[in-house]
Amino acid sequence: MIGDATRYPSTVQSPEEAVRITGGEPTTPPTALPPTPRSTSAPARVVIVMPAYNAARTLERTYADIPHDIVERIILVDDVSGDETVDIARQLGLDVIIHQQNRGYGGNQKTCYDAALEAGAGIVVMLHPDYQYDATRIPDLIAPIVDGSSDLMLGSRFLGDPLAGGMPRWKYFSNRFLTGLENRAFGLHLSEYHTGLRAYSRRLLETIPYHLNSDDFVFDQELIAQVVAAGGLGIGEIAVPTRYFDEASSVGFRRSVVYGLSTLRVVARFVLHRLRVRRSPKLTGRRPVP
Ligand SMILES: Nc1nc2c(ncn2[C@@H]2O[C@H](COP(=O)(O)OP(=O)(O)OP(=O)(O)O)[C@@H](O)[C@H]2O)c(=O)[nH]1
Ligand SMILES: [Mg+2]
Repeated sequence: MIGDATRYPSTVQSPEEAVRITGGEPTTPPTALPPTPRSTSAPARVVIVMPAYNAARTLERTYADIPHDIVERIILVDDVSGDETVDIARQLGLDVIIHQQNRGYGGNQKTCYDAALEAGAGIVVMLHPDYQYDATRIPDLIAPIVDGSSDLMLGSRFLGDPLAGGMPRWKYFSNRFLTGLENRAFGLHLSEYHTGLRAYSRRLLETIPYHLNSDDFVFDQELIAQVVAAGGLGIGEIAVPTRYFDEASSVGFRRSVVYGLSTLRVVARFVLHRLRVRRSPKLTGRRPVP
């Protein structure tokens, strides 16, 4: 199931592509961001964040695959798990942050990114702790951020064969439908938007107002819409294998329907914003750079 770099290619789309909209000119010009830092003498500080909820059965396996030689810190944010997630994370020596009450997947990620930036991360990798994503791919995932050609990298299951990896057919087709729609709206050519393995440059997280986003699963889609709206941030993807298995956490049908409808709303909001029909604070706001 775990592949090598030649079997799993990568592509990076330029910032120019990131602001192109199919069927019309963008109405919001790319924001003047400082240029992406190219190679610097000091290597970027890589911090892994894991938004965790009941991940006890898979955390050790996920941790074991992380390429520890290139990672400076691993932060796990626990969203009031009912199992031994926190104990296992501490045994593994992770930095553990515990929410006082359940805040949801998006709320969890807000804490993750705040903590990573505070820890001085140059690159932040978001990895689901349910062992569905191949952490050995992290060096290839972050390479375009390290060399300055990208700010957002996605580990895509759809550059491989998701059905062979056990993805349920209804998830496969809804993922493809939403991805096609998002590509048209955002003017991109990505193979999937719904992955749990992502990497961000520091300047992206400092630029994007992610605190305004939902605390639920649609957070991930809102963040990509913000990246496109901001302009000037490179987006790319590499292939990762698909892994569905019994112990993995997997969103059920009802929550998936809510997620799908919420994603449609993100797309609609983005299009209305771009057409200047209705401005969205989520797509215009900025976090102050510390
Ligand atoms: N904070 C928080 N995290 C959650 C919650 N549900 C799941 N998670 C975490 O978020 C990650 C993703 O959730 P999954 O249920 O695996 O959903 P998914 O990976 O997007 O969907 P699949 O591709 O079907 O697995 C998991 O690794 C969980 O640890 C939740 O209610 N709150
Ligand atoms: Mg999962």
